[in-house]
This record gives sequence, C-alpha cells and structure tokens, in this order.
Amino acid sequence: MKLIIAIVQDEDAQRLVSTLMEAHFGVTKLATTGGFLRAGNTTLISGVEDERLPEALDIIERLCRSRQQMTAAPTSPAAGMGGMGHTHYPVKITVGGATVFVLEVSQFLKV
Ligand code: 2BA
Repeated sequence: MKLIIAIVQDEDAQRLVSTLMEAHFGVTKLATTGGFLRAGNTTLISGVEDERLPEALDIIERLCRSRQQMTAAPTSPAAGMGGMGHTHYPVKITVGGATVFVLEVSQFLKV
C-alpha cells in the first residue's frame, strides 16, 4: 500500500475529493498553508493499494491545473538597507497543479 500526500490549490480541492471518492478512494482533506505564499492550500492524504496508484495519480493530474499568480515576494532582511527590514516587489509565479509525495505504508490499521 502507498500513502499519497497531495498539496493542491483550494480551487481544485472539492472537485478532486469528489472524483477520488466516486472512484472509491479513501481521502482525508486538510486545510494547510503554503510556506512561500503564506496562503491557504489543501493537502489530501489517501491510502491506496499499489495496483491502483497510477489511477489515483492520473485523477490528481487531470483535475489540478497550474495557474499563474502575482505575489509580492519579500527579499531577505539582509538585502534591505543595512539589513533594516524587507523590501517587497511583485513577481509572477506558477502555482500547482499539485505537489505530490508517494510514501510506502508499512502498516494500515483500523482499530
Ligand atoms: P507555497 O510554499 O505557498 O508555494 C506556492 C508557489 O510559490 C510554488 O508552487 C512555487 O511556484 C512558488 N515558490 C515556492 N517557493 C518559491 C521560492 N523560494 N521562490 C520562488 N517561487 C517559489 P508549487 O511548487 O506548486 O507549490 C505549491 C505548494 O506545495 C507550496 O505552497 C507548498 O505548500 C507545497 N510544497 C511545494 N514543495 C514542497 C515541498 N518540497 N515540501 C513540502 N511542501 C511543498
């Protein structure tokens, strides 16, 4: 068995959960915050049988679109005047589709 941890955009999360559930995957949805943008995103965890891993990854890939987004990126404090505070400047970044980790599960218990 594998554990999928998928970090997705909030806009894609509900449809992705519904589609995974319709395909009979178990899913848990967590409200999370990205370290860079400090904005909300969604983390899904799903335990899947090895033979169904490609199917689950295919659903995630199909439903999670990448988007371009403007953000005010902070420079490091050291880059400011004499290290005094941050400077913010707008940068265009591409967010998503999904950041996915696949882990080996050593045990799956429901007690
Ligand atoms: P955030 O950390 O808020 O990052 C949002 C997007 O900002 C990233 O999209 C990337 O396009 C950009 N970005 C991140 N760090 C950057 C940097 N130092 N300089 C310039 N641009 C940067 P994604 O790569 O698609 O990541 C989406 C979300 O997935 C991330 O939100 C974070 O919550 C998670 N994530 C990404 N890589 C991760 C990792 N190695 N471990 C844990 N979580 C990760």
